[in-house]
Amino acid sequence: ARQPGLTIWLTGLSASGKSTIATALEQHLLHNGYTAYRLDGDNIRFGLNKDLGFSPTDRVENIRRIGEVAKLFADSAAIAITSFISPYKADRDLARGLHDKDGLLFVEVHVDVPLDVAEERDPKGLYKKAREGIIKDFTGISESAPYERPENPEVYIDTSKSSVEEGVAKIVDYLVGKGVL
Ligand code: GGZ
Repeated sequence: ARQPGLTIWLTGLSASGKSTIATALEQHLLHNGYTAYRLDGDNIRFGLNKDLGFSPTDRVENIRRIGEVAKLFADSAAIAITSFISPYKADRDLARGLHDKDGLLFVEVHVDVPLDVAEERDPKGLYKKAREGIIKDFTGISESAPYERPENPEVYIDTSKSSVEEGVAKIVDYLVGKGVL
């Protein structure tokens, strides 16, 4: 089959498991001969977006740029996988609109987890620091940093109930059902 160009947009809280699923999904796609590329904090927030922090306006600009970059990857017939909290519905919709306009598929994946489970995982100790007030504007904890849940994501995964492999399979099944894989 011809390689499709599309964007798989993961959204969810810190420590929800976005990066883990994104990495496993990328591996799966690469092993099956697709060109997939993952955009995440490590290659975006330390490069293109190193001028941006976590204020509401910086997050809007972060997601705007990521939406544009993902669209360029999709336009090149690659599979872009983005892994950012992307907490605002309007910004995710903006990214979707960029893809729609150019006839490129956009698959929103809500990587959900109950807040208390994310807080218990706390792999980097960020939730603890947010509770102590050392980190301000922390998503899900601070009044100033809400997470707006997707209303109609193409794929929904609750990582407190399913394994990484099950999460990846859900996304792959969706893409197979759409005829893109
Ligand atoms: C949320 C923060 C914050 C604040 C630093 N709020 O779990 P992590 O560490 O590895 O992933 C989080 C990442 C969030 O960056 P994004 O670019 O995905 O955010 S957004 O889409 O909202 O622009 C977290 C870390 O950065 N981090 N400070 N205040 N997450």
